[in-house]
Amino acid sequence: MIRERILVIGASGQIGVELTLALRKIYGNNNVVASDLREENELLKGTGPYVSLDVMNKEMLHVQVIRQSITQIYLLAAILSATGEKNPNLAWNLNMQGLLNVLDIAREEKIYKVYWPSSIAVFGPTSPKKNCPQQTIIEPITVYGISKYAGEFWCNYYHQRFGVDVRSIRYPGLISYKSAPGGGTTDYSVEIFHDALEEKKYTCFLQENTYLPMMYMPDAIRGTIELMEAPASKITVRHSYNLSGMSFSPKELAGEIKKHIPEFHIDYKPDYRQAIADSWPESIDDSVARRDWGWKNEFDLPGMTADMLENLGVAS
Ligand code: NAD
Ligand code: AKB
Repeated sequence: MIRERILVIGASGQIGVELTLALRKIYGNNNVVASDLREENELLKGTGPYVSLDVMNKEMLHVQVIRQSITQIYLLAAILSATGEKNPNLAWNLNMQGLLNVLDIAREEKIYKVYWPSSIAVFGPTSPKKNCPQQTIIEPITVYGISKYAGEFWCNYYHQRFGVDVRSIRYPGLISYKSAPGGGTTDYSVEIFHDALEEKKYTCFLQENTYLPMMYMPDAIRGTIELMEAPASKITVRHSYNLSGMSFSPKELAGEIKKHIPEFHIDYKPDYRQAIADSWPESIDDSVARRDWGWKNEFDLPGMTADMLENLGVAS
């Protein structure tokens, strides 16, 4: 049996912190090496090894993979949709070159498994709005979406051509209380909780009826690990799996928060992120992931809202 040694790249980010902690529970603290360009996240400190690493520096990455006897890589370093529109070149370079560096090293060093997330941002205005299927018209209009779609093809290519066992999920917008989101269009769904608790009001950068696919972080972490632990024979999609959790608008989320904080008030001041949100589907069809490896979400809007508020410190 292989003794797993896992490298998480981008471990100080919104997903990285929780995924690293979850992987450490399964594989043992010392077998999961957290790495990031920025400093180690407070929640990771003292829970296992941390190395400072720039995924763009292929040589440094290669040295770490060999030195740490890495068998699996989770690549989470990326620039997300909203930040990407402010600096398209930077987003394209990091999102593409970071992935190619990891895939090349995985091929050379016979890394056992690679995880790389895609996003519902691959879909564009010509994709179906409701229950957007696994395979459909895909014409993204953001640099982030273009980089994710291209990345999906690279993952499939390295699997078909070189046998790299790379697996991927198109995450919806993720909602979490442990670590802050990093520059996405769906970030309002986390900010709103903090402002509701601290200010009892929130100004949303999306319009009230903007429905988007969303997921609570515990579902996303569980789904990621379930995909990575599924037998290779079950994986029929080597581009990236659609995954669905819930779909709601800012108005609906505010209404749910008001059930716990009646004085909470929301207003709306849409900015450049509205156009990004308008180009994405409202909901996702994830029947292929359900069929292939048994995916099933647990949290809905009321369940997620109650859990967020409880964990952020409000008795409901
Ligand atoms: P994040 O921005 O919170 O975290 C990314 C981390 O990568 C940061 O800690 C950052 O310091 C690090 N990083 C940036 N450049 C780096 C470099 N050159 N070398 C090493 N580390 C570097 O992002 P996240 O929300 O945790 O997203 C992780 C992945 O999941 C990304 O690929 C993102 O596209 C994808 N995703 C996220 C969501 C979401 O809602 N959070 C939804 C869909 C897909
Ligand atoms: C973003 O809004 O950019 C991310 C995503 C859906 O990929 N949360």
